[in-house]
Amino acid sequence: MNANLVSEVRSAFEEAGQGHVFNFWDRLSQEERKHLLKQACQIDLTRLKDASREALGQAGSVNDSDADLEPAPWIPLPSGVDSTRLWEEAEGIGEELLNAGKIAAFTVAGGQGTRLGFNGPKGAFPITPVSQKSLFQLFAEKIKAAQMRFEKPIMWFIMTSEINDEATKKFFIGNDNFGLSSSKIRFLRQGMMPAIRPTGEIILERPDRISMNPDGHGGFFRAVVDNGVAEEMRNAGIETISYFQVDNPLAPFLEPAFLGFHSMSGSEMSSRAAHKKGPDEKVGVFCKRNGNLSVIEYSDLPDNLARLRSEDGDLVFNAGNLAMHAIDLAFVERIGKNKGIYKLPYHSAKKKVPTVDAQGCKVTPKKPNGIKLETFVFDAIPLAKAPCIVEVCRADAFSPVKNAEGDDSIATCRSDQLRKYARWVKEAGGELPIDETGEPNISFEITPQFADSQDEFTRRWRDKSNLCIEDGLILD
Ligand code: UD2
Repeated sequence: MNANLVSEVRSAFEEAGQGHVFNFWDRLSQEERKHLLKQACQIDLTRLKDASREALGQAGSVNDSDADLEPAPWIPLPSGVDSTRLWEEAEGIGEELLNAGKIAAFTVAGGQGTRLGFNGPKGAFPITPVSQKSLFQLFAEKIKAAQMRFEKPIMWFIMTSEINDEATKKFFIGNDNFGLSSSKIRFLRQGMMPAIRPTGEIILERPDRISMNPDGHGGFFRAVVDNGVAEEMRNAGIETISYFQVDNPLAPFLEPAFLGFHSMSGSEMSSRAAHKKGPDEKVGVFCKRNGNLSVIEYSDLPDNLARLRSEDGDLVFNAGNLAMHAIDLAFVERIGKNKGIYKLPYHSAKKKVPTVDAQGCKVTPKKPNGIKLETFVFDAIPLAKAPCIVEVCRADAFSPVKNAEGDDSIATCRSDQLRKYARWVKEAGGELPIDETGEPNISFEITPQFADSQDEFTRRWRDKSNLCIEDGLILD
C-alpha cells in the first residue's frame, strides 16, 4: 500500500474533522485497510462539508412565513376543440423527435427499495397481474413497442448504484436483455455519500467500513456527466432524456405529446403531473415558489397548505409530481458539472444507521442516529429555462410500487393495472364486469406490444371484434 497516499488521505480527513474514520487503522488487516482507503478516496470532503451544512440547515422545507407560494400553472389534458388541436400538434412534434432518434429513455434505479422488502434490484420485482413480468421487462417491452412505431432505435439508460449494479446487470443478462440489443442498453452508476451524525461526523459502519448510501436521484446529473454518458448521448444524436422512476410500471415515458410540449415550449426540463389523490398522498407538489416553478416534497409542505381547498373544493396545491421528466442533455451537463448557481441542494433523511462504539463493537441503533444526504432531481426545475408541466391521465400513467402493503403497494399497483385494462376494454365497447372502483373480477393483461396507449388499444380492439376477455388472458 502506498504509504504516502495513506498519510495524505489521513491528514485530509483529520483537517476536515473526520480523522476518527481511521481510529481502528492499526488493528485492520491489509485487505481491510485497502477497502477503507478506497472508500475514503471516493469521498470529496469539500462536497461533504457543503452537503452537511446545507442538509443540516434543511434546505427545501417551507414554513408559514413563506408567503410567495402559489399553485403551479400546467397544461391540462385536452378537453375542447382548441386544446385537442394543441395536443395533436404536440404529438406530431414528439413523433418527429422520436423518429429522428433524439430521445433516450432513462430509468433511475439506484435506490434501496427497503420499503418493498424485496431482496434484489427493485426493477426485478414481478409486477404484472397475470404473467408476473418484472418492472424491467415491462419497460423493455414498452421500448420494443415504440421501436416498431418509430424510425430510429431507442437507447435505454439505467442508473444503478453500488448496492445493486451487479445484480441489475446480471438480471438483464439472465433474461437476454429482454430481447433488446445490448448495444442499446447502457448502465451507469450513481455516486455514493457517507452517512453522517447530526454533528457532521462520518459514520463508521464497521471498523474498516464507512456507511455509504446512493447520493439521491439528483445524482443522475452527475452520473451522466462523470461516466462519459453525456458524450455518448451527444454522439448518438440524443438531445432529450425521458426520465422516469423504476417503481412505476405505468410510466408512459415515450409518449410523443409530452415530448412535443417540452420542445414547443422551449423548456429545458418538463414534468408530468396529475391531480393528487388527496392531501395525504405521498407525492411532491408543483408550485411557484418566489416566482420559480419548483416541487415541494410532501414531507416539506406544511399541513395547512397540503389541506387548503379552493371554493370549488379542489386542493389548492393539487399538481402531484409523478417523477417523469423530459430533460435536455445540455441542461443535464450544466447541472452535472455542479458549478456556480447550477448546484442542487442536499436534503437530509434521518435513519437508523448501524455503527460501532469506541471499541469497534457493533451497535444497532433503536432510534435514528444518522443522516443520509441526498439530492433530488426535481430541485433542478427552478434552474431550468422555461420549465413546463403537462397533465397526464393518472389512471393510465401512475401507480408506483413502493411498499409491501398498504398505499402504493404490490396489491394497489396490480389492481390499478387491471382497472386501466378494464377501462380500455369497456371504453372500446367490450363487455366486462367491474366493481364500483372499476376493478374487474378477473385478471388479464394487455402487453405493450398489443397496445401501449388507449387510442392504440381502441384501434386494435376494433380490428379484432371477436375478442373475448377471460381470466388469465394475455393480449399480446
Ligand atoms: C418520490 C418523490 C415524490 C413523488 C414520488 C412519485 C422524492 C424525494 N420524492 O418519492 O415527490 O414524486 O416519488 O412516485 O424523490 N433513486 C435512485 N437513487 C437514489 C435514490 C432514489 O435511483 O439515490 C430512485 C429509486 O430507485 C426510485 C426513485 O428514485 O426509482 C424514487 O425514490 P424514492 O422511492 O426514494 O422516492 P419517494 O417514493 O420517496
